[in-house]
Amino acid sequence: NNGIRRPKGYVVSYHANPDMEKMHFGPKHPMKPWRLTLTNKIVLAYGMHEAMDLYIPRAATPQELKEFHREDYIDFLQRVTPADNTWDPESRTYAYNTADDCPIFDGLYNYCSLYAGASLDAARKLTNHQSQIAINWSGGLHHAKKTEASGFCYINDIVLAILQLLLHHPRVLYIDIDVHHGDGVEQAFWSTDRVMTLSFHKYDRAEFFPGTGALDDTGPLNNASPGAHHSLNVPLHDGIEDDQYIKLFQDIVRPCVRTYQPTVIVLQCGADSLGGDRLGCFNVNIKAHGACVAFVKKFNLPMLVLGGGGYTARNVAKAWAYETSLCIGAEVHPNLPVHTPYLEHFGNEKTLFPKLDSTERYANKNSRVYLESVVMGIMEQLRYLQG
Ligand code: ZLS
Ligand code: CA
Ligand code: ZN
Repeated sequence: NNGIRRPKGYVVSYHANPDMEKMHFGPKHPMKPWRLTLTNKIVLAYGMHEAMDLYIPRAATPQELKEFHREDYIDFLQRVTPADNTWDPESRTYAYNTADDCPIFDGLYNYCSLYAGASLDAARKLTNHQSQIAINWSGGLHHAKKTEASGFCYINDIVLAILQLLLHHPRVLYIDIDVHHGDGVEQAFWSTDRVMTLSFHKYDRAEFFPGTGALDDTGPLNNASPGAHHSLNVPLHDGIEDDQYIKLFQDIVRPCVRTYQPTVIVLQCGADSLGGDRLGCFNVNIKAHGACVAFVKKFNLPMLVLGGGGYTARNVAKAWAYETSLCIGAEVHPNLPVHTPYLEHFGNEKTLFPKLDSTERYANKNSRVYLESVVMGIMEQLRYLQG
C-alpha cells in the first residue's frame, strides 16, 4: 500500500461529495468541477484514503447558508433556472451578478449547497475534536459576497466555516494562497479582530481580478475599530519563483502566528498560483505550493484546508493530491501509481512534480528589494497588534 499509514497522534478528515464533480459551468468557462474527480483519483491511487477519515457530507440547508448570505439572495439561487433571464434594464446588470463569470447552470443550487455543506462538515469535525486537519478541495470560494456572486463564487463557504469555528475559537487566522485576492472573506471580517485575513495574490488594480488587496488595505482606518490592522495583503507581480515565494510565505506567516496567536488556521490552497495555470501568472511549482501547506501544518494548530481556484486541471489534481499527502505526513512516490484512473490524461507527465515548460514561464517582475518592502509593510501592521 505504498507505505501509507494513518498519522500518529492526530486525525485527518477528507470531505468530498462526488455529486459536485458532474457539474458544468458551460463550455468555455475556466472553472471545471471535474478537476475534483482527477484529484480524488490520485488520492485513491496512492492509497491515501486509508490514512484519513472519509466523509460524504450532506448539502448545507438554506438556513445554514443564510448565516452569512442575505435571505433574498439564497431564495434566488434556490429558484433560478438557466432559462430565466434576469437582466435588469434599469441597472443594466443581471440579478445578483449571475452572468459571464458566474453563470446560472443546471444544478447550480445543488452545487453551491454541496461545497458549502462540505466546508461546514469539515469545520464541525474540527470543533468536535474528531479531526485535527480537515480537507475540502471543493471549497475555498473566496469571492462570494453577502448579497451577490463574484468571480466564479456564489456561496462563501469559507465565511460560513469561519463563523462555525468562531463558536468555539477566540481567534481564527485565514491564509489564502490563491493567485486572486481573497476579497469576500476579507470584507466579511473587515471590522472584527477575531479573524485575521492574510492573502497572497497578484495585484494590479486595473488589470487583474478583483483589483483589491493592496499592501495598505489592512482593515478599517479608524484605529478604534477592532478590525484595524487585521486584514493583511501581500500584493505580488507576475513570475514569482519558488524560492522567493516560500521565503516570503514563511517570513510573513511566522510573525502573523506569533503575534496574533490564532487557535485555528484556515488555509485556502487555490492552485491557480501554480506556474502554467490558465488564469494565473506565477512560476510556482507544486513542491513550493505544498511547502506552504507543510509550513502551516508545523504550527500544530487545528487546520481547515480548502481548495479554490486552479484552471489547469492536471496540475490542480497533482498539487491537491500532494498536499493531501503532506497533511497525513506520508511520503509518496513522485511517479503517479500506474493504476491511476485517467492516467492517459496526464500525457507524458506521469509525475506528481511536472517541470514548468519554458513557454509557460512568466518574466519575474518581483525584485528582492520589492519583496523585502512587502515584508516590512506587513511587519509594520503587526506592530499595531502588540499592544
Ligand atoms: O479566485 O476578470 C474578470 C472580470 C471581467 C473579465 C471577464 N468577463 C467575463 C467578465 C468581466 C472582469 N473576471 C475574472 C474572474 C476570476 C475569478 C477567479 C476565482 C478564484 O480563482 C476562486 C475560485 C476572470 N478571469 C478569467 C475569466 N474571468 C473568464 C475567462 C473566460 C471565460 C468564458 C466563460 C466566462 C465568459 C467567457 C469567462 C471568464
Ligand atoms: Ca490569494
Ligand atoms: Zn483564483
